[in-house]
Amino acid sequence: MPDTAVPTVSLLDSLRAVVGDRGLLTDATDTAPYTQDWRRLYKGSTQAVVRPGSTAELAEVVRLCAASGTPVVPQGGNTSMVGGAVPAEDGTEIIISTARLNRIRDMDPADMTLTVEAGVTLKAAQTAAADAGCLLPLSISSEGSAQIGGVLAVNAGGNNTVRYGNARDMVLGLEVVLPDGTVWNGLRRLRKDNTGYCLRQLFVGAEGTLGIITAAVLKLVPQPKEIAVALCAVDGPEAALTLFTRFQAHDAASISAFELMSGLGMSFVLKHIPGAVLPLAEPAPFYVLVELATPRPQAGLRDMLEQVLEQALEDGIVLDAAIAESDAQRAAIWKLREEHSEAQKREGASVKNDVSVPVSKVPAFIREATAACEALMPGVRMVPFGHMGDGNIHFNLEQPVAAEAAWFLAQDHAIMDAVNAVVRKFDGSFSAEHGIGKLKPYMMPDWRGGAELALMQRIKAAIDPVGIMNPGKVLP
Ligand code: 2HG
Ligand code: ZN
Repeated sequence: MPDTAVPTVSLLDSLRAVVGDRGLLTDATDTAPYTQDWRRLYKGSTQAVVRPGSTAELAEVVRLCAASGTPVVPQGGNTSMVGGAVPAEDGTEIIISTARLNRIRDMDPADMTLTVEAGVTLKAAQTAAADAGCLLPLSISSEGSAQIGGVLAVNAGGNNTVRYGNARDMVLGLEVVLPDGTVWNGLRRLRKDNTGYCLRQLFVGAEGTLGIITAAVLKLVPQPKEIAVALCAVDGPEAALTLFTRFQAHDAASISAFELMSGLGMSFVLKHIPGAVLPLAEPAPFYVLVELATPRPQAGLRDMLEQVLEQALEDGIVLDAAIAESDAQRAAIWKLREEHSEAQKREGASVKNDVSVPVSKVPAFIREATAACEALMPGVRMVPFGHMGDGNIHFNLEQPVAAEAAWFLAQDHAIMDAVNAVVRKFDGSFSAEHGIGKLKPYMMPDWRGGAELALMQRIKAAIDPVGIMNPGKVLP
């Protein structure tokens, strides 16, 4: 760790000389939004937010910070669920925002690659791909604000992992500013390149602790020509699993999303999100959103969806279902799922467990973890939801109605430990897609200790020997 002090006036002057006045925010009112995370779990402090306008500027900023031993916190859309982009409270860290690195550098429909800078939002990258007749198959609830640099730094997962994998699986090349200010240009767009250690994958998922991603080459897929979406009412996760296996048996390759939601979680969405409407006659204990998609025109997906659902209704696996008949209806069904985080935030304080277990174990996990939490805290409200098709459940708990938010949040370690004990029983992961950030480094020795953590620490020491990159995140 560097021997840090609050950044000096002369460092700030040097930074201003590199990025200009509009690239440097020092006024507390201007920097405040960058110092707090989306969940409002952490409130840090900083002397400056630097907003470089090019990779060269960003590299020079890092070089100056390294030379003065000033730690830096890379920040994209600031949508981390684990405090991955907040600075320390003592004001010693400078925030480097990638927001102004927002150019689409290249779109090649023949190679099916998109080269974008780190500050391009995921939504803008999806649109650039779609304009060229391709699909960037990564979709997360925060895609309107999340930026590609952050999305890759945390190896985001999202709704389509069941079909296309995580962010990591879409990266062909990267440009990274290393902790001493060196620029590594690894922006290759090769499908085969077997030349030593795969460095780009070191930076994907490192959460900005090894360097700052400034641009990336993303691998695209053909755009779907037919999409079919349904919202199904089911009486529990077991029925949801049976439904999933039926779709898999029918045509596994067409499943692009299979999402689970609880009745309580859905009721929060209907209560707090304007325009949210349940397209079913009655509320249900659980819901499944299934999306099928194919690049083949007239592939009969709508019929296939209807056929599987009709049989499931007949067999009592599905209680009721609504199939989207237009793009607007499809968007309305997706909104019910995507607004889950926002609705939970409006309902009160929540403790999030972003965990994964083998898909086949999801129902047993939900049952046992629910029992453990209800025993620990009577009155707590369970809102499990998420990406059932890949085994990633957001096993969230909403504060008891009459409880104080602060009291509830103070129990977060006890709650997370109780849930993680069940996760461990099913050979799962304590962090499936949100990463480690500032919230979970303390869990690392228990889950990744021994050779694995030691190797991570040696990699960190080799690439960032002074320890200026996003201190206090990921590693304990
Ligand atoms: C989602 O799947 C996000 O919507 C957020 O990963 C999950 O709020 C959460 O816990
Ligand atoms: Zn998620």
